[in-house]
Amino acid sequence: MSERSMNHDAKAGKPFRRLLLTGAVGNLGRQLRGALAAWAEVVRVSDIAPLGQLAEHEEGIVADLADRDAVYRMLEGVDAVIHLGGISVEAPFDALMESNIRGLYNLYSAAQKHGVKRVLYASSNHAVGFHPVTEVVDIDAPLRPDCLYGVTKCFGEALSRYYYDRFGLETVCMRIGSSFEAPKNPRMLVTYLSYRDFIELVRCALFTNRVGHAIVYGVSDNRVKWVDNTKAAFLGFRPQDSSMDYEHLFPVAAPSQEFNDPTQRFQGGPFVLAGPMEPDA
Ligand code: NAI
Ligand code: 15L
Repeated sequence: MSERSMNHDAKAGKPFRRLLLTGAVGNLGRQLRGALAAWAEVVRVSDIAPLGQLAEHEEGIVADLADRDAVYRMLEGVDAVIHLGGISVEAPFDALMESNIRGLYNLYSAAQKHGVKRVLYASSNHAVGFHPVTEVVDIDAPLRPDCLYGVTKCFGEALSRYYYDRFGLETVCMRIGSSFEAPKNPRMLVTYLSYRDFIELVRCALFTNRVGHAIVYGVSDNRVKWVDNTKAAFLGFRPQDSSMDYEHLFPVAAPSQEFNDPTQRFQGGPFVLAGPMEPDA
């Protein structure tokens, strides 16, 4: 698949010449596109889904991440990548294999060959979702994926580590909590990352001078926290928002036997029972 459109009027003086945003028409991609306009002369936006209307500074590529040749072309002339593309929930293994494993390998392989300097990788809290809610995990906590989708995020963290150690290709793995307009349930009061804080996290990950291979949790300044970003302080990420503004949506209930429910006991919530899913018929 290849719909390609060059529609930019490059302006000098922006920090990056060309950024690549994958997953550009997804939930978070749509939030980020406005901010990227100020940071790069050209933003190459890509997705497997139709891209719709492009802004003046954008060029578009519709492609499947699993298509190695298309991904190789996609990385040409790119300074840095914000990689949000892929399946973002639990799914049958074969689908995850193509989008999140083969697709990620294609991306890193092409990035290295084209001399890309840095990748911002959208990892997930589900890489560590089988830690109990009675623990605070920092970036050195053992990986405990809570579903096959979480396993693919662990693969991404390991693959990016390898590409840094082998080739010096830098990555910031952003273990995003729950980034939506607003928390959708009581668990998300803890895992909530506002869109504004998500954009700030991306800004910090892009503009910190040296990041090596870094891991950082993407959560707002919520009252209850299951994660600790102390060891990622060099990124300078300071969330401005909090889920406190939404606590009224989920009135406090007394602790109950529900406590033994795995979806209550573990940080991953409902994801801990979501997999593995049967193959597509
Ligand atoms: P989303 O599902 O809305 O967007 C993902 C985009 O990737 C979609 O536009 C989809 O068309 C595209 N995509 C899927 N498979 C593809 C393929 N094979 N080739 C090319 N493009 C493909 O997800 P959202 O919320 O925007 O999340 C972005 C990233 O952040 C995802 O990688 C997700 O795993 C991660 N993340 C998001 C969280 C959140 O709360 N929004 C939490 C943790 C991680
Ligand atoms: C994720 O990794 C998903 O991409 C997102 O859709 C949310 O479900 C989020 O985690 C979460 O844990 O709430």
